[in-house]
Amino acid sequence: MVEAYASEKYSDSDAALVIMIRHDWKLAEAENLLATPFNDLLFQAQSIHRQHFNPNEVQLATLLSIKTGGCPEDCAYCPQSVHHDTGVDAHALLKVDDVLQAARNARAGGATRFCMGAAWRNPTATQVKQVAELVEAVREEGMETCATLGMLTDAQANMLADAGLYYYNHNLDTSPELYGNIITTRTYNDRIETLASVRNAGMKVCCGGIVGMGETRMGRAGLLVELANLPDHPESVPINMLVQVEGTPLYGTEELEIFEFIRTIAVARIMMPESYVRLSAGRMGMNPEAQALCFLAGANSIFAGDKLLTTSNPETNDDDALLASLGIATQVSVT
Ligand code: SAM
Ligand code: DTB
Ligand code: SF4
Repeated sequence: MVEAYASEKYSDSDAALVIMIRHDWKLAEAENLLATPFNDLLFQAQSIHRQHFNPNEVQLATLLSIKTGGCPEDCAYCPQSVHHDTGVDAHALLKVDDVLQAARNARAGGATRFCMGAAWRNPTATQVKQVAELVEAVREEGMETCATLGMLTDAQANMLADAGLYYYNHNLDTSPELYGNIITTRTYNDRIETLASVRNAGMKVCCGGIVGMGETRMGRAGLLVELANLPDHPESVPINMLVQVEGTPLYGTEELEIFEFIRTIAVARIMMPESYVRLSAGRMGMNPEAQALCFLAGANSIFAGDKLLTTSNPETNDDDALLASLGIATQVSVT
């Protein structure tokens, strides 16, 4: 069960809508859900959402790029890959004081989760030690910590868990069939192995993917099935809309229709009823109405603050205005 609302139910008790936690989803089932008439799909997703969460509350998470650019991986979507010429402002690992200042600002802005991202294929032993120190410092500020540092060994995952790292983000990003078209420098199985190391170390898992990379509905279904059939559902499932960055191979990809994105959120909610589904990258390209439909579809977490890792995110004032218009409150810290 997921943290704060595990024991509370917000729906009427329509038994037909009670969905079991399943790990045996078939591709055809996910495809059928994605193809459901939009109103029926949103009704189903919202009904399930209400059984597990307060429908008028979202969680705010903030991101900080603690090490930017120069990454040896060749992820076709990513502005931080050394293989793509994107003009990103690269920098080495930030110092503790700079990270602490960013964490304090995030907390002052209402965020409960502080996620530190590093453009690494995998950290070295020294880098894990350095990040462990950052984690301890941010925890002392009273924030939930999350990190995304690339692949981890069991020992590295244990060291981060011992430092008090609460969540580890490691996305599957796309379906296994499409993975080789998007990334050639690691395999799907590499990702699965790191997720297992994170779980075994006792950390919570944040794992999702990117849509709008030119995939078909079957591709999106394939990603959702992989996520929902992990041994445990990730506690957080970020659904990113591709942010097209000039210089990356995916720049110029045909834009995904927004309703397909909203459908993906709804199906993630249905297949992983107890997970926080995060409306992640790509909100700059979404109007308030589209974001409201994402919340109706079951998204209950967003990244707050005007920057993601290297690209823009909506201004805090705009997010505050949107949430106020919708009567959505932000969740208070659970740790
Ligand atoms: N290097 C680590 C890794 O790949 O796991 C951590 C940082 S990486 C930037 C974290 C995630 O950001 C990726 O898994 C991907 O889902 C997301 N991401 C990167 N570039 C993106 C883009 N242009 N649009 C949407 N999401 C993106
Ligand atoms: C996730 O799924 N999305 C975030 C976070 N986890 C690390 C990252 C989005 C990055 C978007 C591109 C950029 O700003 O560089
Ligand atoms: Fe490196 Fe992560 Fe970007 Fe891939 S997504 S290039 S691993 S920073």
